[in-house]
Amino acid sequence: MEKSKFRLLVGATGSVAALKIPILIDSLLKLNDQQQYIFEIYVVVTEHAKHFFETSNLPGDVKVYDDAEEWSSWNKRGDPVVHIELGKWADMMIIAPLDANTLAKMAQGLCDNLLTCTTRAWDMSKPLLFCPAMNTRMWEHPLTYKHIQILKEWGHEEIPPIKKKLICGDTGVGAMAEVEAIVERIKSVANDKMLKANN
Ligand code: PCO
Repeated sequence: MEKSKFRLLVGATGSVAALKIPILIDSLLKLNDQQQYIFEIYVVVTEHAKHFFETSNLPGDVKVYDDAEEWSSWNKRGDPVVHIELGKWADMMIIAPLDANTLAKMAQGLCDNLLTCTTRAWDMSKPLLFCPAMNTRMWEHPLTYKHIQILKEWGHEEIPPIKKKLICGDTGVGAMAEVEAIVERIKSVANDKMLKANN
């Protein structure tokens, strides 16, 4: 029997932690052999996220959407609006990493690229998880806490950053949660959803 699919939209923004995207995707796809269902993965990137990893090196069945894709897909009435289609397609979204800029934009309702248009049009009945990653100085700014609270009030779930030596040499809180921890959380939310869907 063909396994059912869980459609996961992975968002990546312009924090250096975006360099972990290939390993995150790889770890998720490895689970497909071990579980009752399979993850189908699409990735939505901001322009700055693309600076940190090679989108063309991701497995072929992982579709990558960027701002150019949104604009080239729409020419006339009736053409798909990518940020709406992605939201309808997904069973869940994980934004890893979520940088300070996109966090602030989300909290204030700004939508000036494919990723923030997708989150602005998000169906709040579907899970959206986010993994903040930024320098400690940004993390400790009072706005960060406020913005995260706003997202949580909507029902989005934070996978909090951890303390470690950051890429710039500073040590402090702001590093993206470990990939294993992110995968575990995704798995648990997906399992719950799949269980509910089958009962
Ligand atoms: C740079 N910002 C950061 C924040 C995010 N950093 C991290 C980790 C990675 C390596 O383990 C890059 C994943 O340091 O999440 O470094 C500001 S100066």
